Parts: sequence; C-alpha cells; structure tokens
Amino acid sequence: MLNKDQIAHFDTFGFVFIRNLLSEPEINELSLYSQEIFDEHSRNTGEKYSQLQPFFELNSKMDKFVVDDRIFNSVNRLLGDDFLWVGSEGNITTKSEHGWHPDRTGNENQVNHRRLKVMFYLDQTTREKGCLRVIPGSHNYEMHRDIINGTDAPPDSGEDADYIYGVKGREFPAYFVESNPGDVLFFNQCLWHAVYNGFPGRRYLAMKFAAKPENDEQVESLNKYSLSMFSPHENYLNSDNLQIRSMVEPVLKL
Ligand SMILES: O=C(O)CCC(=O)C(=O)O
Repeated sequence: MLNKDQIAHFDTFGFVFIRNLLSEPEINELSLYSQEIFDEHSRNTGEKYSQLQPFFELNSKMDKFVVDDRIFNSVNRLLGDDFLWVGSEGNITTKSEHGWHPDRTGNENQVNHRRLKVMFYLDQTTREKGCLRVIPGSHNYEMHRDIINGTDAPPDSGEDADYIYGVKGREFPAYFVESNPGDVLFFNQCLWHAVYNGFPGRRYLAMKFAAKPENDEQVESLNKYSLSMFSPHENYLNSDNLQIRSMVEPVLKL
C-alpha cells in the first residue's frame, strides 16, 4: 500500500511511480495472461496491434491483480471509500508519438473529481524509447487550464498538442516515467502527459477508477468520458469477489 509520502507525492504532482511493485514472477504471470487475451484478439480479427477495452475483465485469472492489496488499498487511499471501477485497457501500440493531452478535463469541479489510471508497462521504456512523460502538478485546476490555453490545440477541442507555450512537444520539460516491467504508475487522469520515441509492439495495461462522484456535474463528466462504466462487464457484476462487486454495483445506482 502507498505510504504517507507517496500519497503526498500523488496529491501534489498528480502521479506516483512505484518501482518493483510487482515481483518478476508476478509481472511474468500478468504478461502471460495478457498475451492470452491479445492472442485471442489477433486470432479473431487478424490484427497484430491492439487497443482493447475492456481488458482485465475478460480473464478471471487477472482478478488477483485488481484486488491485490498493494493496488486495491492504494486506490482506496487515493480515491477514498466507495471508489468505482471505470474500466480497463490492454494496448499494443504502434505510434511513435502521442502528443500532450490530459485524459480528462472540464470545469474546476470536474477536474477536482479524482479519476485514476493504474498503468503497467510490460516492456521497458526509457526517455529515448517510448516512456510516458508527465507534467508534474498539471492536474491542479489552475495549471491544468493554463496549459490548455498555452497549447496550439484549439481550446476544449480534446486534440493533442504539438506545442505548449511555443515549445515543441518533445522539448517540453517533463518528468520521464522510465519504466521496467514490475513498476506501476498511479496517475490522475487530469494530468497532462505525452509519449515520444514510441516503438511498435510497446505494451501497456491500465486499470481505471473514479472516486465516488459528489454531484451531477461529476456524473455528467463520467458519462462524457466513461460511458461504458455504466454497463459493467458481466464477469464483474457476477464476480464471487466482494471487492470487485463493491466497485461495480454502486455504478448501477448513479
Ligand atoms: O502510451 C502510453 O504510454 C500512454 C498513452 C496515453 O496517453 C494515454 O493512455 O492516455
């Protein structure tokens, strides 16, 4: 579980990156189960690269990672009680660049609604080779909006930015999340982030969560960005695991 300093890091900078959260056998197991899902998708569609959503929900062998204390209790610490399952992704990427963007934006009330992505990079990534870059603190509303106004993307277009304050995206000062298999990134989805120097076959998985929404505007934003969460996967709705059901059943009452 995250300690006090790690929580403070997340609160201030909008992310916390935990090295070696999963042991080598654990990450090998997660990679193996993920590959089973990717391979089945390839067999069914002929596609070599994939962006699959849902992902963890598809294979019950993955449940243990979702409810693992180091993950589940950390999410609880970051989002508070009664947090919700939003969904999950498995990606084999091809693009070498994914310009600057936040996954979620909106007004102050919506940006302050905590939505969290827990990311597992299955391949090593470095500054020169496709690591995620984040702008620390850019989940804070004022900075979040300032950056929107400082990019070359049309305001509120949702488009990725090539320039921020006139600086070319790949040159913009950032924190480089250089990841080795087993490292886990917890990040606020309002944080500005980008990827440069990506390579084909780069794999990452993500679990997505939201704090219990406190008002209609926050529910509206969940509807806008995460409509599929309102129809939770049947494997989760019918799960024997109480922790899994605790994250999906309340969604049906929103
Ligand atoms: O490819 C990655 O590492 C992250 C992609 C991204 O920007 C996102 O998931 O929002």
